[in-house]
Amino acid sequence: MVSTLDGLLRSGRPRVMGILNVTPDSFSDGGRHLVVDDAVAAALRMESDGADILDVGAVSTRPGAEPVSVETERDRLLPVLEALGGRLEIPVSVDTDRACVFAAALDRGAAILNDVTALRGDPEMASLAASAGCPVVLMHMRGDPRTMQDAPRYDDVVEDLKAFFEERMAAFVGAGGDASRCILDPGIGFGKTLEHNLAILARIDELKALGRPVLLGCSRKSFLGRILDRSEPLGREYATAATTARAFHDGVDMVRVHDVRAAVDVIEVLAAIRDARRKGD
Ligand code: HH2
Repeated sequence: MVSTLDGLLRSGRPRVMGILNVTPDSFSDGGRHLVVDDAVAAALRMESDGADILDVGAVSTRPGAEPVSVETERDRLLPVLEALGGRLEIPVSVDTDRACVFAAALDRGAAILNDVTALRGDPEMASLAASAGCPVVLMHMRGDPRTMQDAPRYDDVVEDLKAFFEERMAAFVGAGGDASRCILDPGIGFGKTLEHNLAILARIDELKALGRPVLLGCSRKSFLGRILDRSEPLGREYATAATTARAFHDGVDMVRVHDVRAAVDVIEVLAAIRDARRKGD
């Protein structure tokens, strides 16, 4: 169990969270890891490519996605966690907003909660995460996946995010949690227009000023397709690499990506250049 974030974060460069979706319908990798052996192979490949964390999700949250039953989520997720048991050095986070699913995942070695509802999806989740003592990703989402892209509006998206994170961290503390375990994620693409996503990426420093680690999930998302006029998610890999480079520059603590090797390469090269400058100073 990763009980503090200290062992997880590395100052000066983002950690890489590899995405493993065990779903039939995720927007870019749906259906690729439904067979347990395929999911395990993908997880091991991400680890050997340099992932620092593996994020396993069993429900798609793409815009318009319909909810699935608890049984379906458990049936997709738990066999994969069981098959991974003891085979990975890196910690596993679980992308779920259901407390009973996360409780079962904890029993199977999960070490981090990635909750796209920031503990609002299930009244039991905050106290479970608090008592588990694990790091918790609090992601911002406006509405829910079915409705979130219906004309999202904010007065000032970054100010709204800051207020939201303060409120969700307070809720976690109120449930007995320790705010030092929270990782803040602006939820790129979750109830945001292209302009909102770009404003967030341009003003990451304001989120960093909250004093908590920041996670960014831009990988292959449709706002990149909007910029480039490219509908195919797999065609957005260079665009994703650009966001990883920007994340490095902005001191973002974690990037959540499908192509782990691409992100690791970007970060390694930028770190080498920065370190050369330091040595030369
Ligand atoms: N994005 C997705 C899912 N989970 N979790 C966090 N913390 N941040 C994100 O940006 C984020 C997330 C959506 O991407 P993906 O998992 O690839 O797709 P899908 O939801 O269709 O499975």
